[in-house]
Amino acid sequence: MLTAIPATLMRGGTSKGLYFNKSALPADEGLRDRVLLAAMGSPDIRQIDGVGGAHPLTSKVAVISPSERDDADVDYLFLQVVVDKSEVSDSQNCGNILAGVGPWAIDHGLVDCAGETTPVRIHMVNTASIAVAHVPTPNGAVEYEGDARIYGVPGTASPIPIDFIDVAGASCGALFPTGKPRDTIDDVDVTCIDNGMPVVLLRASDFGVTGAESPEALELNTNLKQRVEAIRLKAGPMMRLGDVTGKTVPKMTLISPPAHDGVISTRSFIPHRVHEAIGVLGAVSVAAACLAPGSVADGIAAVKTNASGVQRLDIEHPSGFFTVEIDVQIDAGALSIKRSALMRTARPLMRGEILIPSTLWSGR
Ligand code: NQM
Repeated sequence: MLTAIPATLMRGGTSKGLYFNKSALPADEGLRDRVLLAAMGSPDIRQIDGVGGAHPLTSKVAVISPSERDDADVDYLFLQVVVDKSEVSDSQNCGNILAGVGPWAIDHGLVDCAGETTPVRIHMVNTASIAVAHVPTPNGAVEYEGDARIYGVPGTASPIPIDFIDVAGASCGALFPTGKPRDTIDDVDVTCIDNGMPVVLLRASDFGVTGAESPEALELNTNLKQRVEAIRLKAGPMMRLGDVTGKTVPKMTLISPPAHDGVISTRSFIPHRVHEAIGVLGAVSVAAACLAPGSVADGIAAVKTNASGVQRLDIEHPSGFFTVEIDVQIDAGALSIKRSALMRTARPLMRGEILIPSTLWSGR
């Protein structure tokens, strides 16, 4: 016997995953995680017995429910289903999967349409912070088709602008969790930052690479991967994340001078595979680091530091650019973030039921 659980397979930004109503999943978290592992087909590098795409970017889950917060319409819990291990992690947020949450909530009657565009206030449960997604609803329903392009996704779709107000320090308690814009770990200068995603910025040149390498080439560079992981394990406790051995944060981003018209070039370990682009909140954190006097990006990023106000930063990544709009305040050389904003697209790919072996419940 298979147990049928309602779910939507959806692309959110440059990621893909299953979107669930929280009430459709088991309330017991251990059982819920076993259901999600079975849904995705983990642990298995091919995820052949599930709908996961055999990569962290396509093995993701959104759990959505009405919010009890006065300042939010829905709660969104992000879960990373590890491809090759029996692990489901809530240790990070995901701004790409976030892009599908507003449209999904409207499609499923959790939020009513409010004219041409419907603002959906989303409580991101992983970090207890708020995002507002502006979902196009021109004819009383979500319009998914449109002219917007994002790098990493072929074709066009309807634009979903997303605002973040309170994400600085959301995971680590402070924008610069170590108290400084620059630290040294294993004799390498690093910037530990959390503007929505805990990220460690590292200069590519400190590792003997240019920062223009493909994700595949970087993943084959065993020595580089070992050095980056050793720094990550030390950065975790310094960033108030505790032991990060089994966690998907912090992300490790190699930076180098822009190769095109952007402000900085990036290659992001998330944290073991290398991103084909860059995570949404990862890009928001890198953008903040670019504007921080004294960070490792200072002198590499083609930006004006020490300037308060709104700036649009094109962050270069392996498949193009990620544009972040960021409103900052600089007081006596110290950076604070007032607002960050960006644009994503999303598309439901399949609606229906995911079928889970009942042996998972009976234990047989
Ligand atoms: O940083 C990948 C993604 C992400 C996360 C990762 C993300 C974000 O591209 O907000 O979107 O870094 O794990 O989906």
